[in-house]
Amino acid sequence: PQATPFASTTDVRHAFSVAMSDVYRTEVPLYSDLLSLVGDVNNSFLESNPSVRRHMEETDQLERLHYERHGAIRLGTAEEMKMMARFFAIMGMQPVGYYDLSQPPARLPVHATCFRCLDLESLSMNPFRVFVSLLRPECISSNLRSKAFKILSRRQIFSSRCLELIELAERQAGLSAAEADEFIKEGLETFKWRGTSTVSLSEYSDLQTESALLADIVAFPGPHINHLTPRTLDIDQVQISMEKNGIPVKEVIEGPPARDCPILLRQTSFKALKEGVYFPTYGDDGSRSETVLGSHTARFGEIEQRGAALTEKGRALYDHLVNEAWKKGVTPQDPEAYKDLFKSFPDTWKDIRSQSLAWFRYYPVKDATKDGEDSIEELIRNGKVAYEPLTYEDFLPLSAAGIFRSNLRTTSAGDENESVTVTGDDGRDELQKAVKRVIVDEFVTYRMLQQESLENCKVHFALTT
Ligand code: OOG
Ligand code: NI
Repeated sequence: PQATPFASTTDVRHAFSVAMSDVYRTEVPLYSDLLSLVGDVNNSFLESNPSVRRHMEETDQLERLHYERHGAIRLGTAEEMKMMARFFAIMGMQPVGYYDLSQPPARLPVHATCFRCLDLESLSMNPFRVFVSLLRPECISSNLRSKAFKILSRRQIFSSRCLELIELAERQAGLSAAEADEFIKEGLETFKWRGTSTVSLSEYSDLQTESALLADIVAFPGPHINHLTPRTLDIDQVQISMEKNGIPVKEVIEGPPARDCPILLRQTSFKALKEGVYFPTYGDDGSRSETVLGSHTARFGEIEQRGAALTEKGRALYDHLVNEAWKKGVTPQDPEAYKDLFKSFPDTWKDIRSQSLAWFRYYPVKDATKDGEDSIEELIRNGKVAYEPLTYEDFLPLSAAGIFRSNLRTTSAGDENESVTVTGDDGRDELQKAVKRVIVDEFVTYRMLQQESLENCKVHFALTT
C-alpha cells in the first residue's frame, strides 16, 4: 500500500500531550516540581527493581511511562461535547466508560466519560487520556439554569481555525505534518487557563454560592485543563516526598490499598491553587467599563499509580470490598485496617488469573517451540506462553468524587446538596447523545485485547483449538 501523506493519529496525540504538558508546567510551577519528583521516584524504583525494569522493557511498557498523562476538563453544553469528541477523534481518542457524578457520594452537577485510544500499540506509544465532564441542566437550580446556559451560549471554546482544521481532517481522513502542527497549536488555546472571567464578580458569586463546579464551568471563556497527572510506579513514596517537600498534598491516597499485585488505580493530589481572575464590570448602559480583581480556585496537580484492569467479576469483588469498608467505617486514612479488609482479594497473579479477576495479555516466550502441547493452558504450564496483566486505562468514580471534592471550595452548599442527585438511568443515553457517538464499554476494550493476544499465541504455536 501507498504511504499516506498524513501524520498518524498517535503522532498527533503524542505531540499534543507533550505540548500541553509544557504549557501546564509554565502555568502551574508546582506541576513542574511534581514531574521531577515523580521522575526521580520512578528511576530509583526501576534501579532497585531491575527485574521489573527488564520486564517492562521487554513488554513495551517502559517507554510510555515517561510521558504518560491524563488531564481533565469540564464542559458546559452538549454542543461543546460534540465538538470535543470530534477534536479528540483526530488524535485516535474515543469516549470510553460512563461516570455519573450526580449520584452520591459525589453529588456534583455533572456526568463524564474518558477519551482515550483503544489498541495496545497506540496505548504503548502514548496512552494520553482526558476525563471530560459535562454539566447536567437538571442538576442546576431553576433560578440559575437559564442564566447559566445563556452565558454559555455566548462562548465558542474552539478558535475558528481549529474548527476549520477539524473539518479538514474529517474530510481528508487525516492531517499533513504541517496541518497537524497548526491543529495542536490552535487546540491548545482551548485548554489554556485564561485569567479573565466572562461574567461580573456578582454573577460569579451567585454561581459559586450554588456550586463551585458550576462557577468553574460557566464563568470562563473556555474549559481550562484543571489538572494533568503523571504516572508513578510507587505512589506511597511520592506521597512521602510531596509531604517532605512542603507540597500541599491531599491526606489520603484514593483507590485500593497498597498490594503486591497492583490493581485498578491509586491516586493522590496536591490542593488547588488560588489564582487571580479579572472580572468585567458593566456601566449603566450595559457596556463593559473596567475590570476588578478577584480569585478562583480550581487547578491542581495529581499523581497516579496504575495496576491491572479487572474483569466484571474482579470489579464486582473490589466494589463489594469497598462497600464493606464503608459500612464498617474503615477508610484509607487507616491504611492497615483498610488493607486488612481487602485480604480476600487474591494477591498473586497466578490466583488472580485462575479466578478470572483481571484481564491479561498472553505472549509466546522468546525462542520457545511447541513440543506436543495442544492448548494454551499446557503451553503456559510448560513455560512457553507467558502472561501479564493489562493496565487499567480508565477511572474510578469514587476516586474521581474524592478528587473533585478535595479541590473545589467546599463552602458552597450545592456541592454537597442532596437535590443534585437525579434518579433514573437515562444519564448515559443523554451523554451519548451529546457525544454523538457510541460510548465504548470499558470491559469490551480489555476483553478484545486479551482475546487478540490469545489468537496471536494460537497462530504462533499453530494450535488448532
Ligand atoms: C475530574 C476528576 C476526575 C480523576 O483522576 O479521577 C479525575 C475533574 O476534577 O474535573 O481526573
Ligand atoms: Ni485526574
